[in-house]
Amino acid sequence: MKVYARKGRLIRIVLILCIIPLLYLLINYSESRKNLHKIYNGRLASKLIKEEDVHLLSEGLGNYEPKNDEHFNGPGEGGLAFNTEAVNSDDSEIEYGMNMFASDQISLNRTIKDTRPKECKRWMYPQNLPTVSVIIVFHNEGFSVLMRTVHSVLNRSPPQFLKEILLVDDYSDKTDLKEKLDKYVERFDGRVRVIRNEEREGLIRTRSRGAQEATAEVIVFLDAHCEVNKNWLVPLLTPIAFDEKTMTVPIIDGIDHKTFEYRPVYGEGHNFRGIFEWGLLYKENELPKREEKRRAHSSEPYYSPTHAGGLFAINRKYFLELGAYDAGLLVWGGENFELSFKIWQCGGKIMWVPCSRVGHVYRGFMPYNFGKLAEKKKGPLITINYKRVVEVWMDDQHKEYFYTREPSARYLEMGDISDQLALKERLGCKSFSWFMENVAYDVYDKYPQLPENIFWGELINSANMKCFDAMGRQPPSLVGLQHCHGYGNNQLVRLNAAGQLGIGERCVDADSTGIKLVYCRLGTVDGPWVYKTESKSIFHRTQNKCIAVHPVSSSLSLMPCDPNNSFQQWMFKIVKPR
Ligand code: UD2
Ligand code: MN
Repeated sequence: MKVYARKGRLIRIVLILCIIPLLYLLINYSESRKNLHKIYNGRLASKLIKEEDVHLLSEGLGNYEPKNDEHFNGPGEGGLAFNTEAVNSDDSEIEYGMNMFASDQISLNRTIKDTRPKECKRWMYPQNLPTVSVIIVFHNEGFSVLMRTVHSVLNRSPPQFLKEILLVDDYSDKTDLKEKLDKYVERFDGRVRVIRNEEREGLIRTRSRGAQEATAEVIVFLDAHCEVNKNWLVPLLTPIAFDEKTMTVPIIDGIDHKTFEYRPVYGEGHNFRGIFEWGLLYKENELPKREEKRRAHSSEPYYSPTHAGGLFAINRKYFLELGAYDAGLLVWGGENFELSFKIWQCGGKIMWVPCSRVGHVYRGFMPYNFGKLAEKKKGPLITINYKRVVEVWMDDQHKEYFYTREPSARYLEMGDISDQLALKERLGCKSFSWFMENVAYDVYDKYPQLPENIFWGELINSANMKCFDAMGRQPPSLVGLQHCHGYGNNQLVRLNAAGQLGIGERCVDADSTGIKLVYCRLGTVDGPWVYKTESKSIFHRTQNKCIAVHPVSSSLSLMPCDPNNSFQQWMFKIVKPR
């Protein structure tokens, strides 16, 4: 009896031990199903689901299936390169900065590669998302490239969110473009609207105008030569639906300007974010550990200090509350920093979204000029824009780094910034130091604080009165000696307190082949150079030699120092904008 009773208890214990986990699994399973639906239907957080649950994502919000995405086997299908041997790029590359012959042969509805990380197919997104106006500003763009942008947006965006596409023509002067466009958009029954500037405004003001004219809750800006990828829109809208002060940025893939090949920008699993060096050149940096760790999944949106400029989504009202772009910025450049600093410092956020991919044609060169807008301006427009941004958003310490890196900017006329300062005051924005410590903390690793310049300007040789010149070449390359032109740029040389000799963002170094332009070692600001005022020589500390000009060939090299040789004597002459 006793034995049986014990046996019975044992069986009961074993049964209970088995049933409890089973019950637990069952309850959990149905709970997770319920949660799936709860999240899916409401405005709750987007969620990464299990591989086997992917089928639960109903049409659309996880993996919106593109319309018209048939494979025609035509040129460029699947995002492949247009056969360049058959390419007659004629003069279009000069006119448009890209091969219009190739573009004209490729379907406006062509398929492209799905370049999203694999995980992206498992994200669930809310169904209630804000509506969107896609704003595309353009100046003299090629028709088929512009239209492929429009078609890709129409084909690959869930129609319930896409309210309109707004094409803002920044005073294009190609007449056939105007007629062709007006005729073509009729087929879209008002979903695609064209508005036109009365005069050339530049892309920055034209975008602000687009934002004014848009009618949806969220505006998405695209350049006029893009192709959006699979399910690009929903992942961009989701963070904005949760927090209206979040601006979202897709990952920008490359489309080749000659062959229109669509290429992923980074390898799977690699995340980058936007930063800057102290001359305000835009850079991208692998996601720092601190930000990587903040998230559970590599394909989740992440914080970024800034963005490349062209492609992003933002709540329209919020963008206008921020004053849109500073209307004092001219034509092109720097507006990405203005908006980024403003957003972060005044209580918003910028997130890059790995599951949203958009291709962009990087042109070989800029095919347009800045027109009347550039007249009467002294100095480069882009640097004038940078100066405005720096003067409004940076504090004294960081302003100094900018002027150290771009010393002639001190003399630029940037116009009135009092409205911008008032806006900053009104919105109660935080300091630039706060931004550097809390958001852009990875900038210093690559671009440390800059020591002051001891000397800067044109570096003129006393014997032949010619100037040091970076020659517009990519490093590593030889530094040349040219007629002094007085505009700075490639002839603007800086020697800082730590012995670094720089031209623009590059550094000067010496080896047996001569005096060279090299990439500055990331994370360092020092160098081997000393300017000796008495002998006017540029002395290399470790090699114990001086920079000399060859009397016949004018080439530069290191020679044993000779204080009486005028081919080794140099003067720095400050360059002011003109
Ligand atoms: C990048 C950005 C671009 C912009 C620019 C700096 C990306 C992919 N591109 O240069 O969007 O932020 O940096 O300002 O991030 N356009 C006009 N009026 C003009 C000049 C240009 O409407 O006076 C249009 C142009 O047709 C194009 C857009 O503005 O649709 C951007 O110009 P871009 O493509 O020449 O600039 P990009 O890509 O070199
Ligand atoms: Mn562009």
